[in-house]
Amino acid sequence: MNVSRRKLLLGTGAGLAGAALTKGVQAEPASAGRRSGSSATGTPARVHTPNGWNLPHRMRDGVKEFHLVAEAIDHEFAPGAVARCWGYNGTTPGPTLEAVEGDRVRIFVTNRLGEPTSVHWHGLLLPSGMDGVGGLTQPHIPPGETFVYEFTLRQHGTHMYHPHSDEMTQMAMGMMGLFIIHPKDGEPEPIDRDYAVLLHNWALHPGTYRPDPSIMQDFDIWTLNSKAFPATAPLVARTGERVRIRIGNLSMWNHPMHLHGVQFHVTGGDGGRWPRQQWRSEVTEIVGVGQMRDLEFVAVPGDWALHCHMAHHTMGPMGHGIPNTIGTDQSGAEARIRRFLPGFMAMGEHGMGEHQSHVDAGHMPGPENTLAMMAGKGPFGNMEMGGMFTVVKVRDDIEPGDYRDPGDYRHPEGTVAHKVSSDPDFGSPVRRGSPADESAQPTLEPHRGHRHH
Ligand SMILES: [Cu+2]
Repeated sequence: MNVSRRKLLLGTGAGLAGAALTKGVQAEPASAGRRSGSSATGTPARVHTPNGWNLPHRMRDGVKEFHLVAEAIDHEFAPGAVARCWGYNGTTPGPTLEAVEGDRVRIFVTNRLGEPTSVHWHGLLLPSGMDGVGGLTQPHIPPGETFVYEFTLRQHGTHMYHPHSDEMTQMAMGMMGLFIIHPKDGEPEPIDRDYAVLLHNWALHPGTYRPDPSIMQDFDIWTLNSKAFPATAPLVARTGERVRIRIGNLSMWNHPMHLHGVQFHVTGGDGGRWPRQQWRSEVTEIVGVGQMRDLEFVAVPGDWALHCHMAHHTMGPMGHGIPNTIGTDQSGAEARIRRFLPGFMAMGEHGMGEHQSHVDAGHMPGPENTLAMMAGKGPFGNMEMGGMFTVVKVRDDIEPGDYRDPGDYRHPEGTVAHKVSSDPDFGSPVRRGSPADESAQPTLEPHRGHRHH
């Protein structure tokens, strides 16, 4: 089914003209006053921060006032892993700040940490003294004190904020947030769903309760808005809606973010929103450390994975540098080791997928306060994912502004991959060479596994 036909189906009347047709979805009334997409009045779409929230402001003398509080918080990455982190106003990431190009903003920052801090407005054009680099452009904010930043927003796009004071530690502990500025003249393509996600990595060693800032590469928790799958909220949309996913990266790795089901346009980055001629079509976009990217697409129905394509970044905590057991018969060793380690379970002979079922069955009680390497249940079984993974859930009947999880996708009949045979010799596939048969029982004699052809 193509997009225009879906839009037709969604149209509210038979007399829709072409122009109205393409706007059919967003022209519907913003249901029940919930957060909605662009309206006819030109009100900017309100950014939705999955698993997070947007900081309310108050107007004083024509200035938008925000108040950030840097503080220690208790944070749950996913059920089973909690930590004493640092964040803003009770959460990591801190609340999303949202404003409109041309706004004058005044941002109070209260430091409730035990050490000095500062806030750098990442990507914003502002006077040097408002840039938040402790020691360089301002004194560090001592514990207990409140500083104020004030500037006029002279740009629009996806931006971020984070400390520039003991930056390595404070960011590793979770201090960061998104700063979204809407264009004052509206979007070239009105946006119906505007999501904002911040990528991060954490070293929460199993059995401990504080992220370890000394880790450079071997992080064990990979997060979208500080949540690891399956605790990451789905990104919900209605068929035909124009969706933007803004992604910022304040982690220690670059993340090739991959979306299934559509070719999205990359419509903006660190330099703000890009002119339309610079938009490009992709299915994976690297969001480098310190970068932002805006991805836009028209939603098509289904459950579509959105994840980092570094395979280890869609895993929970796992051991590295362990012996490779794939293809190794461990059954004899298992019995012997069990004499010394009751409950020991040999694993990994045929791959790692069995890990999730062992954990789910309670056969592998891990150390305290850590996540399983693989998790997530789908309608067809274990998803064997973790970390930087979520699902874009698109349905025909989602109300505008409704962000609730609609549950599993109901595939139209005949559109799901399915079994046609239980015989490994089924069909006559063309196969080259003589690949070792992984399903054969391993043996010390190489190549005993029979060849099919
Ligand atoms: Cu990644």
